[in-house]
Amino acid sequence: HAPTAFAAADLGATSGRVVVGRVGRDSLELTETHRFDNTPAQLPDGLHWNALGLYQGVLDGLREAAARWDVASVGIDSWAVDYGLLDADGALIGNPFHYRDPRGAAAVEEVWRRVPARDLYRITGLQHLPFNTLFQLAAEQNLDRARTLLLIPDLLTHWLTGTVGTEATNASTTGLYDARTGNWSTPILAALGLDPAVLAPLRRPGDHAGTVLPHVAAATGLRPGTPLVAVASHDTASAVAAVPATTADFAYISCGTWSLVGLELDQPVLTDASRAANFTNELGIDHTVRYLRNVMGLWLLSESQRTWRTQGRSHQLPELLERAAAARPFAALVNPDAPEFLAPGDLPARLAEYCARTGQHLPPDDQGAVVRCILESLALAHRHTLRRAAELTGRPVRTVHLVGGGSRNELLCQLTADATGLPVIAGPTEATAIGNILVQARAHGLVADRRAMRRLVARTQHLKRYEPSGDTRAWDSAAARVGLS
Ligand code: LFR
Repeated sequence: HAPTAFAAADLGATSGRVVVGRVGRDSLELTETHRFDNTPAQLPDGLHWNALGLYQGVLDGLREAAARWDVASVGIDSWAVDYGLLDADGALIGNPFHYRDPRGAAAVEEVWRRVPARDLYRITGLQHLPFNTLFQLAAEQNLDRARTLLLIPDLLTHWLTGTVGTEATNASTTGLYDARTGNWSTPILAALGLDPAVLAPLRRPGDHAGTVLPHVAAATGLRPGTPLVAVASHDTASAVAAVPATTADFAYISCGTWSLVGLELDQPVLTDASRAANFTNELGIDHTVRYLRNVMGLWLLSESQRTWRTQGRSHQLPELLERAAAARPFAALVNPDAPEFLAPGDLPARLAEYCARTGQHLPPDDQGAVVRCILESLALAHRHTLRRAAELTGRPVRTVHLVGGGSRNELLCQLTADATGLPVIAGPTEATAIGNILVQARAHGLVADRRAMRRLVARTQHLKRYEPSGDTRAWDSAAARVGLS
């Protein structure tokens, strides 16, 4: 059998890409056909995504894909939480807001007055993040005019096919989805005064999501009638689906702009202890639960690089990592999840302020020291989160799979192995696109089930194993210094 080609459009917070995966009975080959920047824009009313630019980038990538392969289907995934609103004519109202815009945070108290945080957690199992969709909606100015709310991947699917739906793994990040029933939560919608009719019907990963519109087929060269498949449209859900685990006692870190650190479970954990630890129960493929926490992630590094670039300083990653490797260990440490690191802007300065406030010294223009501080602090947060996950679920962890762009960062992988005292298996880098592609391949009948998907990834993709150094004492005291024991 010749392999079948599937196209994945995978949109991340800093770049988007279209990847074609050719899947055979025992093979998986990937080609990135197009990569484009995703640059948010600060407008007078807030921080926005360039939704039309993303759509254009997807079309460009699909055109490249169709020029080289007979594409069997297309799937779209992106970051979670954010949405566009359509009016009665089906037109997009305004530009979607970026989750790093502060408007959600300003509405949190108001939402909690209507539905106490404890009740929200019992229903949704969702970690508290100030940008969760329900908080953004409480600050939304355009709801009166809105007929339909579509999360970012669903918005692009709508533009490609004309169909309307909400894919469930991403719905589980909105704060409006009931983790127990697997449906929109009527009580939460009622308490927040949201019209249930604006929420589109749910789709599950593997569902048919329409076929490309004629003008899309003409613009891309895709065969008329090419289907869109609802994949795990939350990028993290796709990444977890592609974790190359071959045993049950694994944890994962999906490491990119964010580090999503946790376990795969069969049932949500909705206890008060879990809420206090702010673990989330987001939905994975096959009704699995992604029991994890958001750790601030390599955003700290990419935003520092952006700052240095605007200051005309060197900002190339290999050079920065070399300096970090040579810098003094444990000189300065932060809790990467401090809320002050969330917004865009001069991050080295904010890290230095944090350090000054906590009696440490971090010169913001010592790039080696800043990057070392970021990577060691992330390793500490990885360790802390994995230990909490194991405690809260009673499940032992023997292997850590680190997937996503961060798996290329050798220093971070080694520090994570050292801090956790566990072997780290790094890769694949393109886990999200692979998860997207394999859900399509499964819908096509080419892969049997989740375990077969993971075995295929493990057999075909480049992975690298990092052994822990064995000396965790230094990490124990470092963790205590930043309250991450
Ligand atoms: C990762 C991610 C996280 C989500 C954050 C914001 O790309 O999707 O899972 O919490 O972005 O949407």
